[in-house]
Amino acid sequence: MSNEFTKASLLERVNSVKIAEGDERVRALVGRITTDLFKTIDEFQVTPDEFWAACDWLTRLGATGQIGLITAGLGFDRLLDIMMDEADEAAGIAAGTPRAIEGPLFVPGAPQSDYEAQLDDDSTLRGQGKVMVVEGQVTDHEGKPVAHAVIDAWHCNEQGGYSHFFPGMKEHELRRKIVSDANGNYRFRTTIAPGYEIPPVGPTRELFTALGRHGNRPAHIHFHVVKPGHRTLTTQVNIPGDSFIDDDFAFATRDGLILNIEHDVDPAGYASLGITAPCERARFDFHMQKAVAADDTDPRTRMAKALKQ
Ligand code: MBD
Ligand code: FE
Repeated sequence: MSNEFTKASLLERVNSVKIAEGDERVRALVGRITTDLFKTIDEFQVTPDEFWAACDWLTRLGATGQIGLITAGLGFDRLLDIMMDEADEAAGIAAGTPRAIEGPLFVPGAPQSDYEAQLDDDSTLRGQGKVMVVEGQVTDHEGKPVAHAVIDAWHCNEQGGYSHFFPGMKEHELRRKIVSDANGNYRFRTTIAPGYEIPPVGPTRELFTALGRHGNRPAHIHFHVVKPGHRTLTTQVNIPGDSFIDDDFAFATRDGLILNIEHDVDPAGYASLGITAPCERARFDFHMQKAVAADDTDPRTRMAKALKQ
């Protein structure tokens, strides 16, 4: 066999060489991706300097923990949701609260309380923002209340920062698990915070600048809703009126997930959430679905589920 290759014979060799069966699916996927990249590099006459600069960018992307920003920003997270929606359609089980992407900023282990929680602590609110109550009911596929569902909520502060990732915030700040009551009801308090923006420097910003794109999300609140026997629901709600609501860098806004907010609501009844002045309020019900597949009720999501951690 000659060890001199053409572009085509090199690709053929890269994709066929083996000493064992390996994993059929991995071989097929890597073969396809390698073929596509060979083609891209050849067609665009990618230079060695461009290639190695891209490798350096990937190395820094991993080292800075920003891979999840790129998967969201290039539409992969939403693509996976669209494919799961399509599978639900095909199986005739597309119903309930729409799913929305988890994003890269979930942290497990938030403090848990019954019926209600205050997501912000008083330091979250630095003057500008308004306090908001979100309340509603968790129901099942028949519209019946789901008691003792765990709503794991995570939100950002008035700088768009999420605890664990943003300097100066407390552990689990703006992250709470709320257990619905016997009638499926829940409520929590947070603030009307702005949306997230990707870090001003770093590999994600470099790519977005080169693409001529912004890196903003409209204001939103994330949830997992977990209850044995029901499909774990990963979703978000949006705060209306945000200028990025139809221009989310992560493509995650969905119809049916935009809150209706009442203004200057009487604080009576909300003292246990530390509310004594008029506040904002929204009602949002979570409609869960019956578990169909074995891992539908898995409380783990995304990476932890994929890696069985
Ligand atoms: C976020 O807050 C977010 O929700 C997503 C999807 C990506 C980056 C930051
Ligand atoms: Fe977010």
